[in-house]
Amino acid sequence: MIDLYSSPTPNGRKISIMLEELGVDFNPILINLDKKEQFSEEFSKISPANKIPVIVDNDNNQTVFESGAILLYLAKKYDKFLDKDKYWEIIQWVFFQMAYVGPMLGQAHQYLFYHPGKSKFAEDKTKGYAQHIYSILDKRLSKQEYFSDNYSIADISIWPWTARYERHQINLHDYPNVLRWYKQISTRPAVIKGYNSVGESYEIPKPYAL
Ligand SMILES: N[C@@H](CCC(=O)N[C@@H](CS)C(=O)NCC(=O)O)C(=O)O
Repeated sequence: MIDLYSSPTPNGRKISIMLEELGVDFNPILINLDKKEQFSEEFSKISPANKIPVIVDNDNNQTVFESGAILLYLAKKYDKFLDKDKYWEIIQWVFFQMAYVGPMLGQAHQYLFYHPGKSKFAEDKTKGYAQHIYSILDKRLSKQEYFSDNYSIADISIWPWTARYERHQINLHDYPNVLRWYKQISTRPAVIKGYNSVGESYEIPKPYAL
């Protein structure tokens, strides 16, 4: 049994969606970020940066933090969503997500959604990053159905961030290839289930609402 410490956020949802896709039985443990539970002494032992998600695989007593590392761990363990002949193609998109999509869209949420009006510079800058990211995603998806030939951990890592398009002030209709991909993935039963596996989903339109 795998314990998943998580919250209903883009980084957390990557892992609950992956586990639902794999059909793996897991134990969801909500870390309530509003209540600062990520800073508890207990959680600090498995999450050095005090962030979700984290998994503990009780089969072999393995703890993994960082969502990209967790996706890799699960893909390797269950031999799914990381085609061997496309390994590096998939990995580069996962790293692109980890290094650019998540951090920049996360900052955009801070300036555009949670604390608007504090810094015009930061709002313009992060809105520009969001548009740049979506133009890259759209270009890639104009050539193929998914980020690699088949649905993979690249799609699973990127999709939960695009589900928050409103918070980073992106109109998905401006990016028709992302919109097509977004809607397609939104209908996957594991995505719908995994979106709400850990904690309450209270703030976001249903992923298949567009
Ligand atoms: N690079 C990390 C980022 C994790 C992250 O930023 N998690 C957020 C929620 S999406 C968090 O735990 N925030 C709590 C905090 O920063 O105090 C990953 O991909 O796992």
